Amino acid sequence: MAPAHGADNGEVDVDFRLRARRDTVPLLPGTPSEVWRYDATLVDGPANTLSSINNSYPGPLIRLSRGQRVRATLENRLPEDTTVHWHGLHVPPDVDGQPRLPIKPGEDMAVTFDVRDRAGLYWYHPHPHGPDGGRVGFQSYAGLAGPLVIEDDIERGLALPGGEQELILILQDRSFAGDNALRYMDGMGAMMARMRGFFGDRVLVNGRPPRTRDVATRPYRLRILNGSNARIYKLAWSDGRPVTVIGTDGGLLAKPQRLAYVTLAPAQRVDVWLDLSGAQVGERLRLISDAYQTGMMGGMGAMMGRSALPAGARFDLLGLRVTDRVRDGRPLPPDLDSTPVLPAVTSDTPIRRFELGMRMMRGFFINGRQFEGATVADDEVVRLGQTEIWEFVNDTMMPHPMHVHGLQFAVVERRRMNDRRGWSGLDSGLVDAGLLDTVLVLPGERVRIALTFTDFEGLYLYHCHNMEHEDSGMMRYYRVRA
Ligand SMILES: [Cu+2]
Repeated sequence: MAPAHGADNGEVDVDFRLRARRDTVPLLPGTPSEVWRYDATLVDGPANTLSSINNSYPGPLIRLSRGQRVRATLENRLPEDTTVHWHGLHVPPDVDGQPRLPIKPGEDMAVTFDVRDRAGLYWYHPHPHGPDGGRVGFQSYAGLAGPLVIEDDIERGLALPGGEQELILILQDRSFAGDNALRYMDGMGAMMARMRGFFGDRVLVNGRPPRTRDVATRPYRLRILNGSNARIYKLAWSDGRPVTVIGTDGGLLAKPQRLAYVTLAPAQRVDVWLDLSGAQVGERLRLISDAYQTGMMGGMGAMMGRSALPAGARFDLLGLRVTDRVRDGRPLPPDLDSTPVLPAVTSDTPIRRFELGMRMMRGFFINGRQFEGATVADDEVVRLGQTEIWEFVNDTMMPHPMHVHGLQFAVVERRRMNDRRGWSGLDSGLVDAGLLDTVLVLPGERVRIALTFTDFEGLYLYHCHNMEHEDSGMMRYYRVRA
């Protein structure tokens, strides 16, 4: 009998088994690659709950509805401890996949939770951290990550493009040896990679090299997840048309926003509307990641001499080729989801400060501390039901995508405090609207977020989602206390 966590383990609306295991899948032409991956079996629930992605390593797309009670039985068939973290979901601490509750090799764990979150694209990935450091970077890199979509009535009412017109894109960078074996941090570059985070020498979309899709003259919905360990994407259209953003990490915006490009940090998601109604058959368009400046980091990468795709490089992510004329005049809804979601902030709202710092040869710190298991300092305890402002101050030469577990928050202020250390070209693509669970804090910036701790007492994590930073200790627990 597997240990059970979460809500009463009786009747559920959805019941599935999620298995983490080794496998061999074709990623590049030629020899298949050894990966670690999730696969899943539906025990009970709607038939469209699980669907596979691209016949590659990404975990199945899990499609849930707000209000459902879900049971997932997690099976560890790997040679080491793992966990499954439901990234972005408002679930109880013991369901959150935290490192203090590892699933041992050969063992199972059942988690039960209610789907309380708004419609949106979330995701799931491992979160193990042992005495020798974290294994999030390695396990995610080996293939353990998958998308999770929540639907609700508000979103259904908007009749957004679905089916073939809904494209889910998981962006990740990888490096390969000559025999197509995945290469993570090794050799000379390992120490540098732990400081900068891992940068692969090519990008994969849904576990395969970028490709061109045939599309029709109609609107499309692109739901994009940055599942990379450390890379920041600067999403833009090849013809310079604006990017129309309809949603972020925590679901739909109140109104669409048009931006020249979108900055997507590790773990973040963006929901994009693309209207091809006016296109001609034969027309082509590419989704790209455009170039930006990374200060000293670029130099550090070049110094190591093997940066086929350095941070800030420009490359293609997806090609679109219009092959069909279709009449589908569906307009972009001017109002999306205007349900008030932002925590109420007043001049009395307490501010909690987190200084992001670096010490040579020792890595990155939050308020001078690194991960110490479930240890929580006095200034890391918050009150149930309270709204706070957390301010992240980045005094390092690297960006840090800061993730808070167990909730969605709102960005209330972003301010440049000091020197940007040579980073430029990402600012105007930051989408600070709507709800987020991960916010990019660029070098020299102070970012304030508003968050409310509701429903669940206990331990949650907050950390940098550059997975190599997180694994080397840029992570802490906080406690919600009644
Ligand atoms: Cu970081």
